[in-house]
Amino acid sequence: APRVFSGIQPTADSFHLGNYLGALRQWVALQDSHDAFYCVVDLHAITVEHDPALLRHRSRVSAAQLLAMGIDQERSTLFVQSQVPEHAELAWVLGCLTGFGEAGRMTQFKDKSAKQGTSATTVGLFTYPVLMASDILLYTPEPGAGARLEVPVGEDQRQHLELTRTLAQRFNHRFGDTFVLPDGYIPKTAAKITDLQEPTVKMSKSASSPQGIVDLLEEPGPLRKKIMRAVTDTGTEVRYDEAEKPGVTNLMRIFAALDGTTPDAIEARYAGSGYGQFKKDLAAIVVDALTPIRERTQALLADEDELDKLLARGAERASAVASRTMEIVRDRVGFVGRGR
Ligand code: AQP
Repeated sequence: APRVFSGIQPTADSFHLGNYLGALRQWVALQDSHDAFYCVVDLHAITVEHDPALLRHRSRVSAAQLLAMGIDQERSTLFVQSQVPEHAELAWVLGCLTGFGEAGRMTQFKDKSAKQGTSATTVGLFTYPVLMASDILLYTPEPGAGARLEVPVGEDQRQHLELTRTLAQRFNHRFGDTFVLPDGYIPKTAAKITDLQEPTVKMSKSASSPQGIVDLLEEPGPLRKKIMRAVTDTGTEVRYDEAEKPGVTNLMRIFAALDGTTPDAIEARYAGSGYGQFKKDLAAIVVDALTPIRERTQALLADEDELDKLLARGAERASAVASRTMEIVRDRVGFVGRGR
């Protein structure tokens, strides 16, 4: 089976519906067809100032939510990045293959550093894409016919994946064929979810207001209210029209994704019935979808030792692959081995 690697930052107290429908739900599906490595990337989370206790908590919540969604530690490998030190080690080697100007062209760095100002911008934020390249390439299958390494990515990570391919190619060229070039793709079923109050901008943990974002741990009561109060557009028709009806269109996307139906079918079902019934039904669908995730997350978090053990198992399996890759890398780069 082709390998797949994906990572997510533990930077909020809960994932939101955009993360789920745009990325994480595809992680669950990919387990059936891929040898999957899923990583809670806590090293990435310290590129900006953070609180240690909160980071630890958020890493556990993130992992618990992934397990609650259906990531299965028996079928895939779920782990916390900092438990596999090879991520930082390979990042050093790749950093030494990255041009300063090349890294400086990363638009995400330019945007984020402009927002933060130079004094708050860390070298870690600058080299973030190199660490991401390391995350992916550590899990390279052995190069050869049919070897595939796939990376589901959002639009904002495209440039970083391009850099990853460049670095893999550069390493292979200088030191011999070591890495399979990863292929990035946007999963077909990924839905872009927008803010419930500002339906023309994406739902986002940093930019959305509490009323605009649905987080996965939300209780049914407030959750229902939030859906009922979501901004809809003038008119009464439930019609899929991104330009004219961004609010209703966003709700239809959520509906379709969670109910396994299509916008056309939804239009037909609510023809002539107005927004009210549609929203009520949507609220019920969202509550039904999120309740088991919330309950399982809470159950997993209630036994921290057990959760940590489960994650340690993932780290062990990830380590087996990562340490093998690093052995080859160290040797090819010219480091003296420790011998046996
Ligand atoms: N609204 C969304 N619709 C679809 N997919 C989304 N993703 C995020 N928002 C949506 C996908 O979720 C993964 C993790 O993304 P993220 O950590 O960047 O989450 P965020 O809420 O988008 O974060 P912020 O607050 O906007 O900012 P930053 O980037 O500064 O942390 C990704 O696969 C993303 O595509």
